[in-house]
Parts: sequence; structure tokens; C-alpha cells
Amino acid sequence: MTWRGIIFDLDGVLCFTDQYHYQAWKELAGREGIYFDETVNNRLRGISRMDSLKIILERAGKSYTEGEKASLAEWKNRRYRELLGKMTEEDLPEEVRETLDGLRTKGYKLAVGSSSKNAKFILSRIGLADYFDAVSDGTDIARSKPDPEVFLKAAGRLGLEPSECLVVEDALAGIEAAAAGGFGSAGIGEAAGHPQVTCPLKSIRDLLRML
Ligand code: B16
Ligand code: MG
Repeated sequence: MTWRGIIFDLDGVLCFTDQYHYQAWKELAGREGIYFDETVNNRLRGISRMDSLKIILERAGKSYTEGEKASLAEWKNRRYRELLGKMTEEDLPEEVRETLDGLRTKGYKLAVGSSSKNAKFILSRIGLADYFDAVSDGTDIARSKPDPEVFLKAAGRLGLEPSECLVVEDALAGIEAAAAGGFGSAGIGEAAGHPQVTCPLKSIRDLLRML
């Protein structure tokens, strides 16, 4: 298949904000007396903030009103953004920078497709604010991954069909979203083992060898 566009997931592919999500959710769960660990955190990869909160509250001893849930999500996001403030251009891994530059030189159109409403803030922290041909994120969509909406928006903004784009993902929900939208997918980490993945990757650098 000849791809014309590459759509990158953000958290877990271009940079690693996992530790900050983990810390902010852990503090929130601690305040509420809810058990939370890495295994629960792994289930939150790629899905929206409110869907993540729903998973965390599965272990709560009481039920929460919609208003209470909204305040919890807001508290988590405030704490998360405080932690993101520590990120700098040094948090853009060298292999990511080289891969992006290499793909650009080869003539691919490059986009971001992220569930995060903080995607633009994170891109600016790591020095990629103006790098991509298109960015589609949590502020653009009504349905989060595994729905393909975020990738369909990114492809539309690149002026390409889904079948012309390869989605690069670390989350199982992201691979499912890519397949549901008619995109090819390249999976990193846990996502490399998903049965619907088109190309499993050991590292993001494999893209340069493959494309
Ligand atoms: P926010 P991605 C996702 O980003 C994260 O993987 C996921 O853990 C998070 O819940 C989601 O963004 C929403 O993030 O609270 O910042 O809107 O992997 O799709 O780039
Ligand atoms: Mg991700």
C-alpha cells in the first residue's frame, strides 16, 4: 500500500505524558479513597477524560452525580496541566524528531490525531506547535477512540482519504479506531500485538525503514 499521509497519536507515540496522567489520577483517587494502580491506569490509554473517570469510579464505594463527576474531571485536569508545565523540548525523544523529519523529507503529509483536549498545549511544550500539516484532538470530536472520528477529521484536514493514511498508535482503542475508519495502522508497544494492526513496530524509527 502506498500511503500519502501519516497520522500520529500523541500520548505514548510522540511523547510520554503517561506518568503525569497517572500521578494526577492517583492523587484524585487518593482524595476520594478509591483504589488505583498501574493496571487501572493502563485501561485509560487513548480514551477520553470522562470515560477514564468512569473506569476509576468503578471501584468507588458510592455513586457520584454528574456535577460531582464534572468537578472531579476538572480537578484532575488542573493537576495534570500543572504537571505538564514541567515538560520542555527535551521531552521530545530524539528518535521521534528524526522520524518526523525523515518522513517529511520523503514527502508524506503529517498529522496528529489525539483524544486529548490538551494536545495543542503538549505540542507547544515539546516544540511541535507549528510542525504538523493538521492537528485533530479531543476538542474537535464528540466521540473518543475507539470511534474513528478523530482520525477522520485529521485525514479530512490533510485532504486525504482514510485508505491513503497510516495511523500510528500505542493504544488498543486507537488501533480499533483506525480499523473502524478504514485506515492502515502501525502499532507500538501493546498496540503492536492487536489482531487488527497493519504493521507492528518495535520502535517509531521502523517507520523510516518501512515507508
Ligand atoms: P485529556 P492520546 C489520550 O491521548 C490519552 O492517551 C488518554 O490517557 C487520555 O485520557 C486522553 O488523551 C484524554 O486526555 O484529559 O488531556 O483530554 O493517546 O489519544 O494522544
Ligand atoms: Mg496514545
